[in-house]
Amino acid sequence: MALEFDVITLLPEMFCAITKFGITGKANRNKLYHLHTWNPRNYATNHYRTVDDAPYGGGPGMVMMAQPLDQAITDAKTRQTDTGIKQTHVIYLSPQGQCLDHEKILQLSQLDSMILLCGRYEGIDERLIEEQVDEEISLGDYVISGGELAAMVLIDAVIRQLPGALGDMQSANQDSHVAHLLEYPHYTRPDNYKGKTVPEVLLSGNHARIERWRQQQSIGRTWLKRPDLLTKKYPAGLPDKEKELLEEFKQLQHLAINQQETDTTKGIGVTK
Ligand code: 4GY
Repeated sequence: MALEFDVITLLPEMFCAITKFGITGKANRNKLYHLHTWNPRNYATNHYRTVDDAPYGGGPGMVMMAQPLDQAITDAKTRQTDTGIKQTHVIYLSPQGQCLDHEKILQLSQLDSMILLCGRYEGIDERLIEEQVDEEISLGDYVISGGELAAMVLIDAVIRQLPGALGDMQSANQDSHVAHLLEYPHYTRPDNYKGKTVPEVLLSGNHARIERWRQQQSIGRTWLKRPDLLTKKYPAGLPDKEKELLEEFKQLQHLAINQQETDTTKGIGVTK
């Protein structure tokens, strides 16, 4: 059964960005997931269809009113239940939530459905959050103008985990082993671009050597750029195989730096 996303948003058109384009567009056409939007504007009761009001206590900006959101969420829940979904899960995208990471994406990709609540303005009436929200999730420690982009990031990352969404690219990167490390560097033609060549191993046709080099680059770059990820993946230290690859990477790094110094003093590759 397809994964069901129900999104509560004042700007439903924004979601075309994922439903119409790229990997997520194709997954949508292949019915790997369904995305329904619910506009709180359609649940507003007054003549002007107001969904926001001034904050109690004063201060700048406007606050999203509880009632239109409450009814939109209730209708979304009813739709999901009618689709045969046993449990609903309402997620509010906000900087106050737990930060989204790979583990969280894997966990969410196991659900049958979710309801994503997108805030605008200064935020949402706290009573609605207390009543209806099961979980708050954040993209990171910064503020964006609304929850829509955050919801789309979450949906995109979850869809990539669905069987069939990535086609033949699926296997390698989905390997849990690889998923916690940074990607190895990629190259395509030409083999010489502005004097910069492609690593010889990639042209060798030796798949075992290529595989080993890529794994080494993944570990090495993670050590260089995101050592925190290595500690998270291997709290007790690197296994023997990985340790060997990393030590060799460090030595190759030194050689490369020394070679660069030699080139510079000899005026190789120096343009004045
Ligand atoms: N950071 N992670 C984020 C965000 C916008 C006003 C409350 C974030 O997820 N969402 O900055 N959201 C605000 C906009 C209402 C959410």
